[in-house]
Amino acid sequence: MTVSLRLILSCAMLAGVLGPAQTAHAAQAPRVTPAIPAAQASAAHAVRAPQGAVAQVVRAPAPPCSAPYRIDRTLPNGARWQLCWEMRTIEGLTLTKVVYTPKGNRPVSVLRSTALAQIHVPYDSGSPRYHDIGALGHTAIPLLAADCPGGERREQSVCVTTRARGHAYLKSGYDEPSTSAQGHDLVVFAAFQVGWYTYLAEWAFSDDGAITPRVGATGSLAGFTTTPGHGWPIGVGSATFEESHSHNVFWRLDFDIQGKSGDVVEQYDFSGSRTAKRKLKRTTLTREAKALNRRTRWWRVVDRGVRNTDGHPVSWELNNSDSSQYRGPAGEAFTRADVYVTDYRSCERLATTNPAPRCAGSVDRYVNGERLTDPVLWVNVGYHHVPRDEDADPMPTHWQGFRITPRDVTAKNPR
Ligand SMILES: [Cu+2]
Repeated sequence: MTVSLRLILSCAMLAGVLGPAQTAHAAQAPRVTPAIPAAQASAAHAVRAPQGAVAQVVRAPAPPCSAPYRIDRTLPNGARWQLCWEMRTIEGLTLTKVVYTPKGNRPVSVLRSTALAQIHVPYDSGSPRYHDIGALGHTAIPLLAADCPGGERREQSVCVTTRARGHAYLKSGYDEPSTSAQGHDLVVFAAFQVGWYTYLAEWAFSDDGAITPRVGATGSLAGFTTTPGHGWPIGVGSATFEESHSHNVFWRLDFDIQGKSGDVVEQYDFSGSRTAKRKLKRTTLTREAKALNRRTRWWRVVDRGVRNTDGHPVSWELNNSDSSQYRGPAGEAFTRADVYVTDYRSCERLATTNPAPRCAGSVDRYVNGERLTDPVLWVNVGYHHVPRDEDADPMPTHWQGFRITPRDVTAKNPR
């Protein structure tokens, strides 16, 4: 690599972007319309928010990104998703300015941005221990048409498509005909080659307002052999034990429900195990926090200033109970929680090996007692991969992820 090329690349690394659509956090999208039905909004022109404030109805903003980086899709049930994508050098595929419009309702902005924040891969014998994300954008794989069924490829490496998701609902009636509908997802994904592994980074935007980020690991096993206590025999006989390992995937979600102001994170627990009753307990997180998964625990990001027509504040709920919950040694404190909530800082980009010198190096150290004014959620989902004979080339994709679901965005099923 020549000096000048290296300089250009390092500048790109600092800017953290390959595409042209990187935006400064200060360039906040206008606080758009409240989440109320279009008909009512046009009649009322405003809805009353709590504390006596009035959320103004304003015109929809101009598209925030140029055509190649803009995604705008109306799914068969009438739900519409609008967002921008960019291929950042550091995080790879990054989705910004995500707006959901339920059928017959006004748009609601959900996320300022979301991207992968790390894939930590510690092997069961104690080494090696990889941090696979640092320059993910450089590893994007050109996709073939067959890799993007029914969709369109953007700049060769990003697929935008629609996929069936099964029954949206099915209800049988006694006195009336039964009713049902098939649901669909807008799916945006890219593939990255990191060592022997191919990672599929995918976001599904459902026609019911849910968002499902997930990572699929495929390609090839890394080929590390070990003792029987740390691996599994693959191939003929029991001469070779392929080493087990974890894929600890971190996502960063910068929520901005109708703009960054007013977003609050709540944690919900339900006590009463081994009794007949369950009691709801709400904990509002006022300061940066680390949280652990529990089977019935969930969180939500709620904007109390934005209401649906029932008067309930609009929120998105996070469930994260599918993780294998890897907990590493003291030097890997970032593995000790499943969800981190931090106040927005532009230099806090990766969950480990963070490249910005003026910020801490890992997500556990971003949590330092700051009051939450503009919350960012970091979600850690682990998968323990014990190899098997079927993992011989090409390795079947194993998936891990989570889901965020609308809670009170609309007053009823927006079908
Ligand atoms: Cu694996």
